Amino acid sequence: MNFNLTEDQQAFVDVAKQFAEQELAPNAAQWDRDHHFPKDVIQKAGELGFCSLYTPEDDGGMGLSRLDSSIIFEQLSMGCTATTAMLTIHNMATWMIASWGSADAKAEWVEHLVTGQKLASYCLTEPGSGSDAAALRTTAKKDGAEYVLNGSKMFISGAGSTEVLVVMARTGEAGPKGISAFIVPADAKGVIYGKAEEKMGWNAQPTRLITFEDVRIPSHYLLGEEGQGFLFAMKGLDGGRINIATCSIGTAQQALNTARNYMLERQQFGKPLAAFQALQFKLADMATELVAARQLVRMAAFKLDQGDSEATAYCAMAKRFATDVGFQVCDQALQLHGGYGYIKEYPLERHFRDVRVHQILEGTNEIMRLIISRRLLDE
Ligand code: FAD
Ligand code: 2MC
Repeated sequence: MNFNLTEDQQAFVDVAKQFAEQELAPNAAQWDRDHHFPKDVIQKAGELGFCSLYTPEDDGGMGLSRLDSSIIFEQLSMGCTATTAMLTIHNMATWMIASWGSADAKAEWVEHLVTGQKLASYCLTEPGSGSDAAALRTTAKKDGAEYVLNGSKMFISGAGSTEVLVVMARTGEAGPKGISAFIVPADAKGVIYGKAEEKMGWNAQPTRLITFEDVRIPSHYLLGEEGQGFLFAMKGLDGGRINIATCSIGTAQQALNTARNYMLERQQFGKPLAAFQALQFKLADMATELVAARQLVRMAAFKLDQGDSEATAYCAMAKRFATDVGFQVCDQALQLHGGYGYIKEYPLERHFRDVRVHQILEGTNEIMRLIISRRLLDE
């Protein structure tokens, strides 16, 4: 077993690091302050392949493994957490369309999605169904060669600024088996967007309610077959959870690096903070937990790449552990900055606000425990 990065992986790191340092990090604070969604920068990321990292090469994507993708997303999230997180959601939705879209639908959408010229949102959550996703109530009724969608989707990342929506809707019975997945053009007649939610973090991308009022889409926009939508949604989220966990790791690494430098510079009681053993030990624990979280994320990504039957449970473990560790490390890095950590001139409070939501979305960490414990107890 070799835990070192391969030459290719190191090359991916170099490209992603350079992009993060040049295009993301210098602007992240401004985007957060202005609530600006940097679509042009995401499109630039697309030119480097970052919009389709694990979409197959046959579909115009990079065809990388989930492990390689995680290594790249980690570097990007060190530059801007919120922008990278949106990029990961776009990657997930693009992969779903490439994997299960009809030939006609793929011909229409995929080439624009892999380059990032068009962006995609993932629409599962509803006002009445968050954790209990299989209880969703948005309907899609077949009408000749079309489906007609009615209902609403809550907290949709990118909504109002993306071109494509991957929508899970009910075509049949109650429960997971009655759910199908669809491509919905974001500007279709009857798609109505709510106000941009005012959030604690993730301000560099909009989050909106979407309402569907008699939205008509051609029937070839169905992904796979009727009744497969919940399975597709969950398969998308296995990878999505690795990606979100990765965004926590990258952000926490950035916060740790900043705290380390600050400890060497800041003097109190006639010494640098780095001279106090209590703080040295705190830094040591932060680094140790972060390494453990990173290794678990990469192991889960590897299992997903291998098609391992335990992959879903490992993705849930990685998401739960890495987003908890990521939040704690950002909190401790803020604490190490004293009052300056609480001031917006420093990046610590933004890191803290941005990673907090990773414990909630793409399945709350309670739901991750549910998935893991079910797997343990079912055996
Ligand atoms: P609820 O399900 O109501 O849960 C409330 C609390 O109860 C939580 O702590 C939960 O863990 C706990 N709980 C619920 N059931 C159980 C149980 N069985 N056992 C133990 N505890 C339980 N969704 C999308 O589809 N697409 C997106 O792009 C998207 N982006 C988002 C962006 C942001 C900024 C936010 C905040 C959310 C986003 N979401 C998105 C929605 C997100 O996935 C949900 O908020 C999340 O899944 C939780 O659902 P809920 O908010 O309805 O909470
Ligand atoms: N891979 C493959 N199949 C899966 C699967 C997975 N990861 N997860 C579930 N399934 C299958 C499962 O095997 C079952 O099939 P079958 O009946 O043939 O055995 C079917 O799907 C139904 O699964 P469950 O019986 O486990 O369904 P249940 O309703 O009990 O619970 C739960 C599912 C709680 C795991 C799911 O609802 C869930 O993940 N909830 C959290 C919702 C969530 O993550 N939302 C995120 C929204 S996106 C977001 O936040 C963004 C920022 C983009």
